[in-house]
Amino acid sequence: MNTLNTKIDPRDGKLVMAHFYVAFIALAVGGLAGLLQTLVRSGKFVLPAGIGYYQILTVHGVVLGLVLTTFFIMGFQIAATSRTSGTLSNLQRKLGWIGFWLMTAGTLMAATMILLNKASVLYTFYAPLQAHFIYYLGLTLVVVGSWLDGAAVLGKYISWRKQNPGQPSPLITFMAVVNTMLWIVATIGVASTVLFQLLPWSLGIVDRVDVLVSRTLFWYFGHPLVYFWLLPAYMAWYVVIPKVIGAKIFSDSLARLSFILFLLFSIPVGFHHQLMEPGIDPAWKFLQVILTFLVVIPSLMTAFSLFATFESYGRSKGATGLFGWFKKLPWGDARFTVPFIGMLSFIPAGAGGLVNASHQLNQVIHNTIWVTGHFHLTLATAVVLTFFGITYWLVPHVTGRVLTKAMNKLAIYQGVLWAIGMTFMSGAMHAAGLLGAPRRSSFSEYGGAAQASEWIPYQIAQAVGGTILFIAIILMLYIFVNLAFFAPKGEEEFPIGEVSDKAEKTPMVYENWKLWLGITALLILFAYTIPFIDMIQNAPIGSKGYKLW
Ligand code: HAS
Ligand code: CU
Repeated sequence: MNTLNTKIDPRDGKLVMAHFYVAFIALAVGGLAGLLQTLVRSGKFVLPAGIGYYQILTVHGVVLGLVLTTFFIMGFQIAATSRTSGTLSNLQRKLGWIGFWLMTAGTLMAATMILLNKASVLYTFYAPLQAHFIYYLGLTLVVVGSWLDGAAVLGKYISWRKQNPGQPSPLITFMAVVNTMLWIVATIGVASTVLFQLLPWSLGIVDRVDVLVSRTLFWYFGHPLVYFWLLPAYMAWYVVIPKVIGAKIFSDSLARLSFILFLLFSIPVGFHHQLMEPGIDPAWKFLQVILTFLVVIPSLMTAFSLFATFESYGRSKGATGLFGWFKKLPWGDARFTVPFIGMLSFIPAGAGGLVNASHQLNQVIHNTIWVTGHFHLTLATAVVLTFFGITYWLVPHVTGRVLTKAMNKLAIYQGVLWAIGMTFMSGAMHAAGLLGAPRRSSFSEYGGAAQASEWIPYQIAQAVGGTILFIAIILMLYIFVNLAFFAPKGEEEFPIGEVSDKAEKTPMVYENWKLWLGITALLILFAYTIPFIDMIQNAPIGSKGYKLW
């Protein structure tokens, strides 16, 4: 039975748009916070009205890193599932709406506490910094809400499989399912530290918190979190981009294999964020570093597959020579060009990740602003520009409008401005990080220390980049509002690529979740059990809470 919808059912579309409204409000608020931060760090600007730097930094990280991403991804995955596996059932849609409202309520709770300056603990909310309990409760609701959204996607997938026995599920639905499972397994870590440690501690039920256990549970979640952000971008790169440029998907099997590898290897690698922490035996850090290098493989497979798609398309259009295909790509189409800028940025971004993961090099860059540079290339360029690229067709598809020529042109300017702004900002962050400039810190001259004065030109370059990025954000918001409310009525396609005839048949083993979740669990137990027992057996008395802002 073919359930492929060419157009998303309007009832599902409404649910998708609800998620997108929150995501783009988050972009506006978080973008402004980001601009203010770079200005403060340039040393030429002081925040008015007693607003704290760390308060703004928390707004920025929470609203962009956690809120924009989760809402956008949930909306997109629901859209992709509805388009390729058929309209959601009433129950599934209801789950989606309850999820949406829980997430929104949680966001408002956390945001209120940050604005009241009772939770300036940054987006990683490391203990022993202690926030108001409503902040933790709010973030918990965001996670629980996202599980319900995930349940809608899983429910649709299960009913599709029942109606189509023995057939591989539609590729992009399969990918959304992998990402949902990855998310559910990962969020168990953050839910555990919040429910069993941070909430009782912030409520005063217990006095002290075990910092190492809390951070370990956080990073058990924090690393797969970054792949939860990345995989929707990969969905667009594998499935949507080939259709946009008029090419075929290089291989369905290869795409599925790379997603399964992400499920297996994303989680047992959290120690690469804790390489400089005492209390974890170096042998276990070493093991998790090896697993980190394994999780690079599916990204390399993705790069290979994209090159193959681009090159075979270019050659089919008569391109010759090693790079002749490059000229044949549709540079005038924002749906392609903006995500392509994201792909390009992911090459240096990924290389930086390999530096981070190398234990010895990590000693040079850990806790410096190099890391901030790294995640502004990965998340804030590769992923976010792809999300913008998706917005350019998905929003008009759902609202029954079209991306006009003028908006398409503006969208390309937006992407190019982003690339320029980020080159300044992230480039300067990487450079200053190598000179030892710390991350997460407000402007300081460090008592006139000579080294600190070396950082200042880079901080000014970051402010220049931040300002250009802010202009790009305003353009993006303008385009979003246009596509949601004002663009001319019409039909915009939801592009879903077809697999090349040359590709091999997809084996059913990919749908064997018992196998994949089983291996995932084994790898997690292998990587974490003994170090965790060590931490608990040798636990210190724990730390009281601190409010350092
Ligand atoms: Fe990372 C820290 C290691 C990827 C995000 N990372 C962070 C933090 C964030 C983050 C937010 O090992 C900071 C957390 C905090 O607040 O403390 N990261 C890695 C590694 C990878 C990696 C090994 N990170 C990401 C992605 C992120 C992200 C993706 C978000 C979306 N990261 C680390 C480590 C730290 C870290 C340490 C801790 C640092 C510390 O000490 O605190 C890898 O997954 C990267 C693999 C990627 C590649 C690139 C493949 C290229 C592709 C593009 C192809 C392009 C084409 C177009 C085809 C190997 C797929 C080209 C066309 C032409 C014509 C040229
Ligand atoms: Cu990581």
